[in-house]
Amino acid sequence: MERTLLVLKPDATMRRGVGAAVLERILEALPDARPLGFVERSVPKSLAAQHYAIHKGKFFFPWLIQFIRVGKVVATVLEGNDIVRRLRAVLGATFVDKADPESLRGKYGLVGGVNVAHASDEPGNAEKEIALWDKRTSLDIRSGGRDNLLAYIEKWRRAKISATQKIRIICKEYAQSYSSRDHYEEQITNLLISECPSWTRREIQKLADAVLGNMDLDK
Ligand code: RTP
Ligand code: MG
Repeated sequence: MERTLLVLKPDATMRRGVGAAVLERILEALPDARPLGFVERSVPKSLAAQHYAIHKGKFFFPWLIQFIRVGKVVATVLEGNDIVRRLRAVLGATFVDKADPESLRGKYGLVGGVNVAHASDEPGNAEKEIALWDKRTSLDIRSGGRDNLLAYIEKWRRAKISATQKIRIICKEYAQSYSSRDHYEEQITNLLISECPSWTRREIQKLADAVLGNMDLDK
């Protein structure tokens, strides 16, 4: 049976309602998928570098490592027929602006590669990623993950999701650069605060910085 690694990135875990909505939709869209293991934790630099080793040397690699370490992530494994392809279809295209608006990245992603979740890209890489995360974290793929996922969804499903469209507009303005970077970072931070219960302003500012940092890659 095929398996894949799902990792909610910090833009989904910090925006609590987004994390819950993403997991809920995935379980609905893939009802036959069997969740294995669950962990919520921060990602040390060495795990981030190993997880993204395939992208080492690319211009966006340093940003990737920064972004995944902005806040905690949630990781689980899904087992099912053709699950690698099917999970990626639910997530949508890599870049938020190119993703189908009905897909999870199209609906909740903030901009460019700030795209809510990672999913393995093919079965061989999935097995390597699963082995890595199982070894380096308390993911524990020998235990069932469904109860943990349901508890996570229940805990955060009522958290507000209100800022996505507004942040996208600010990102468009940043692309035109009418004002200083600090000005946009403050605006995005202020909007994110409503979506990020249980995080400090300083932590949320790191997410805003990563949002602008992804846009800086194109400048
Ligand atoms: P993922 O690995 O996160 O599931 O995403 P993916 O397969 O759809 O895309 P991939 O090519 O593996 O890229 C990994 C992540 O790198 C970021 N990225 N940003 N030019 C850019 O701004 C850029 N290119 C890649 C995205 O966060 C992407 O998900
Ligand atoms: Mg990938």
